[in-house]
Amino acid sequence: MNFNLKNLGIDLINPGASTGNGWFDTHGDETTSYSPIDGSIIAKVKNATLDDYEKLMAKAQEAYLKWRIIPAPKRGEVVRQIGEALRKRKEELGYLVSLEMGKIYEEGLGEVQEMIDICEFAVGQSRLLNGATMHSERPSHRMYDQYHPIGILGIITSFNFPVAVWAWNSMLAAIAGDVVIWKPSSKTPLCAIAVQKIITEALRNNHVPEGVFNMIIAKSSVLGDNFAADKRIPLVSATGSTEVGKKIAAIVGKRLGKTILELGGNNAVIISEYAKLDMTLQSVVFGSVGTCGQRCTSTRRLIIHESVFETVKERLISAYQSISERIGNPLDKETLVGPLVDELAVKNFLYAIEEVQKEGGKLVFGGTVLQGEKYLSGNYVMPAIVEAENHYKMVQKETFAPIVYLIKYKTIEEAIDLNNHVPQGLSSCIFTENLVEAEKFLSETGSDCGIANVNLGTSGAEIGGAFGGEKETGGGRESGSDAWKTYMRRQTNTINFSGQTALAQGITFDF
Ligand code: UN1
Repeated sequence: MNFNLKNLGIDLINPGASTGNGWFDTHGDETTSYSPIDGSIIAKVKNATLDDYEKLMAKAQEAYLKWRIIPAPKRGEVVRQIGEALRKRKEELGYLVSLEMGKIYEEGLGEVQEMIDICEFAVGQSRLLNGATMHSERPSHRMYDQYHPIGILGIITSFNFPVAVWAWNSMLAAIAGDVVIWKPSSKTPLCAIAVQKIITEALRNNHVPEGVFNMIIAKSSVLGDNFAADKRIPLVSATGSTEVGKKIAAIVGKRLGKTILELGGNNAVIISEYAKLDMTLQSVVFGSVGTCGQRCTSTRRLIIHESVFETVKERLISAYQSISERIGNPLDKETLVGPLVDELAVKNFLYAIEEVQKEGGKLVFGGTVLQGEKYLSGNYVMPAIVEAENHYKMVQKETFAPIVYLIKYKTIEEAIDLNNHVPQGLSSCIFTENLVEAEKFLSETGSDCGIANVNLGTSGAEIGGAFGGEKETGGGRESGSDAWKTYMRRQTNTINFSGQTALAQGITFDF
């Protein structure tokens, strides 16, 4: 593929606010987007100011009044065409994701595929925004519930999935009749600009009111806490660290707004004595080093039965050894692991390695920054394997980098306990051929995570399921299953066609 930024509508300097249909001439200072691959400048963005935000908000408010009365299946048709547009630009957008964020091209393509998949899911869902009908306790009364649009959805996304998470949220919001204001990560603004450009034609062709799919790039000092505090936004969906999520939850909670939070994970794989090790190793390696350990679903802990501990450790080390040859430019076909996103991520990686060793952790592989001609920036690291104990401070934390901790267990109960003994609760899995163990893991006394798998890894969830987790992961659910309900307000309706008054609970109140 001949990649050219211009084909995606990206110039050297780009405006930082869009309604989907058009762009604002923003007047803030500049954000420069650097590629983690080699530190080079890709392009710049002129940030939005508060004034630009107000203009965008006015468009969103106006658009909502029109969008909410368009029948849901018609809104679904727009989403279908957005999906088509993404399908046509899959390679280019996947390439840009890789260039700006640093994940390998194959994973960049996978991310765009997630966008296409959620579009298709949302199209079907647009005819299925169903409520229930209930039997009334009163004669000649009918009772049902229905779902209405909620208004403006604020979407805050993280650098690691710079385009897919927007799609999970905004495609459901769109069929629900909501309008969105997207604030992408300042580390990946160009991906957001490209997405806005890709969807424009579908919006214009369908005369979608201007202001349904808004996007704004602004410094957090300009648009941060005030975005979460804005009462005109009834629902805020935020992806990011637990620390940031807690802050957003407090601000939105103070005004009794709603949130969908998708925060940190500390995902474990239990490797049982009954696991098929070949298959296990393959999943574990992808989960731990894929996306250079920068998925919220990345595998961070391996809870291994003592009888297979040494074998798993040796095999893992040898798998990492062969992967070590394939760390490099994420746009090269042979590469399996690209760079970390920036210098700060490298610092956090090194800090965790150092700290965990102070606590008694034993570094058995990697943990260094890579140097040499092949590594075009200081962001390439050798993924680390550390023997550790679950209670270590560093093990309890999510470090957004390729570090996997090996932990030993004796009984399945102990393994489940270790799985659950972290503040986060996103993804988890067990590798076992033993039905009893698998069922225990999935039972009410099993994994406490939002995602619990048997014989497949912690990362790479399909869009068809609800995505999110418990505890410090924030409790939100996005994407599939009935996550669409969060994007709508529920109303219970009772209709009396008896011609008489009848009170519930059999109360008489005659006068
Ligand atoms: C994230 O890391 O923020 O399950 C999202 C996965 C992907 C999404 C990850 N489908 O790994």
